[in-house]
Amino acid sequence: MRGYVLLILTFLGLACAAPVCAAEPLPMPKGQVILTVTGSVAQTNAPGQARFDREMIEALGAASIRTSSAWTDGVQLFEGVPLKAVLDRVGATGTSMTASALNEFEITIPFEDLKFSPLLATKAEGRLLMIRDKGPLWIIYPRDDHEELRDNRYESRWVWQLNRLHIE
Ligand SMILES: Nc1nc2c(c(=O)[nH]1)N[C@H]1C(S)=C(S)[C@@H](COP(=O)(O)O)O[C@H]1N2
Ligand SMILES: [Mo]
Repeated sequence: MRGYVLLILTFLGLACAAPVCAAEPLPMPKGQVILTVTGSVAQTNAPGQARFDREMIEALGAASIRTSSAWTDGVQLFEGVPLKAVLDRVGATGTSMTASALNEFEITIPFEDLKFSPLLATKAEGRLLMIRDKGPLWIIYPRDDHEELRDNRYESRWVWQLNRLHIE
């Protein structure tokens, strides 16, 4: 009998080593929702949706990228959270995401791009990104560090005014 209990506890222990199981339930956003994640996600806080306010996004861990871009003069410091941190937090499983913006721009980003550690930037040069300066969330790639990123295919994935991710 004790053996079975041990076996079950061991099994649960192993199963819960998976990030999805270990994750705390997603809290409810208190402020304005700036990002909604849908599709193949394990964690939700509204029917079929994982909704984030700024505070929830910032709680996912800080990251930064210093890079030039097609939109800015010279190199800028972009700060925010790793795109991967958002996907991990909601237990996203799949091969790609459709990223959509306030202006209804939409593009597919393959999970392979996570190898470049793209950023969900909330700040540029220490200032919060407002809608008028391509915020509140802007996907940033470290294009100065990788020759292959200096290409139109990737440039189009720098979604500014990002507000939705659909995982597929
Ligand atoms: N929100 C938003 N992000 C966007 C776009 C857009 O229209 N809206 N265009 C994409 C494309 S197709 C490219 S090539 C780059 C550069 O767009 P731009 O030259 O119009 O600034 O931004 C990408 N991010
Ligand atoms: Mo484009």
